[in-house]
Order: sequence, then C-alpha cells, then structure tokens
Amino acid sequence: MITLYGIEWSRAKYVLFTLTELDLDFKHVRINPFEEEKNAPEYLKLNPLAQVPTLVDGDLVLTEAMAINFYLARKYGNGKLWANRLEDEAQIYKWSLFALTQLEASCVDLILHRKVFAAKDRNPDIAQAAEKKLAKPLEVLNNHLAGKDFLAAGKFTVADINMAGVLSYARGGEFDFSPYRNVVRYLDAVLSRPACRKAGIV
Ligand SMILES: N[C@@H](CCC(=O)N[C@@H](CS)C(=O)NCC(=O)O)C(=O)O
Repeated sequence: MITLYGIEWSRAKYVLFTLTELDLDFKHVRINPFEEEKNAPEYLKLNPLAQVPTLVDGDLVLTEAMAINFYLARKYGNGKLWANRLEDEAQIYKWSLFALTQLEASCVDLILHRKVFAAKDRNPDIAQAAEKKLAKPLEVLNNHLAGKDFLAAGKFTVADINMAGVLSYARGGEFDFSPYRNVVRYLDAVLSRPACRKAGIV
C-alpha cells in the first residue's frame, strides 16, 4: 500500500499528479506543513525535517518530491512517464534538476510573498528579486520549448510533472509569463491534463 503525506497545495502536488497519472491506489494523509501536525513524533520518524511530501511504499520511506516521482515512474510506469534510452533519461533528470535548482526557490518566494503569507509578513522586495532571478532560466526554458510539447524524450514524462509543479507556484504568485510564450502554451497544456485536475492541482 502506498501512502502519501502532504496536503495538495504543498510540494506533495508534484507526487499527487504522478500517482494520478499512473492511476495508482494510495492513501493520502493531508499533513499541512504550516501546522503542528508535521512535528508529531510518528511523522518525524518518516521525515526528520518535518517537511512534506513523504511517500511510504511497503518498507520504503522516501522524501524529496522529485525523487519520489522518479521512483514511481520507474516502479509503476510500465513505460509511462519515463524513457527507454539512457540519453532521454538524462534529459528527464536534467530538466527536473533545472526546475529544482534554477526555478523553484524563486517560484516559491513569489507565491509566499504575494499570496500565502499574511499581508504584514509579505516582502515585495523578495518577490521582485525572485522575478528578476527567473528571467534568465525562463528564457532558456522558453527556447527549449520552441516547437515542442514536452521537455524530454518526445513524450510526457515526470520531467513535465516536476516542471509544471514548480512553475505553478509562480503562476499562483502572479508572475507575468507573457514574454515566455512557449512556456505559457506548455504550462497550460500540462496543467490542464485530466490527472492534474483530478489531483486538485491549480
Ligand atoms: N526539497 C524538498 C522540500 C520540501 C519542503 O520544503 N516542503 C515544504 C512544503 S511545500 C515544507 O514541508 N515546509 C515546512 C518546513 O520546512 O518546515 C522536496 O522537494 O520535497
């Protein structure tokens, strides 16, 4: 039995999207990372950082949303969401790590400082700095997506789930994607997949 810990608006959304794409049965424990429940001793045994998401599958306890997605795609995908050629696998890792290291922190800053934090805790300078930092990597992403529907392997893979999950934070944080037309087209398509909607991701 698979159990996913983490409420849907957290990074658990990356994993919910994958579980739903693969039509897997799972138990969903909606731990809210802003509530004390993340510090419950039983949960800390699974995730000593008191963060979400965490996935438990039999004896395996796995943290880090993108690592969980790689695992699910390889274990349960039967060819879906993954690639056959090593070169394509490398591109799945590359674009997932690009999302994680070049984009995620800024995307999260945008939503935190424009939507999630109480007005008194928002810092417009942080949001503005995040917008600036996104410009270069988004241009690279936009160029990569010219004439393409997917990031890697010529098909929909976990790289697209990971990327769309990250970018959805910037969209929620009112980032103006309009200069990046290929990114807009791509993101709209990925986020309107039935599995994404069913997983409750916005
Ligand atoms: N690198 C981790 C980050 C996990 C993370 O920071 N999750 C946030 C929610 S989206 C959290 O649990 N924050 C609470 C905290 O850090 O105390 C991953 O991608 O899974």
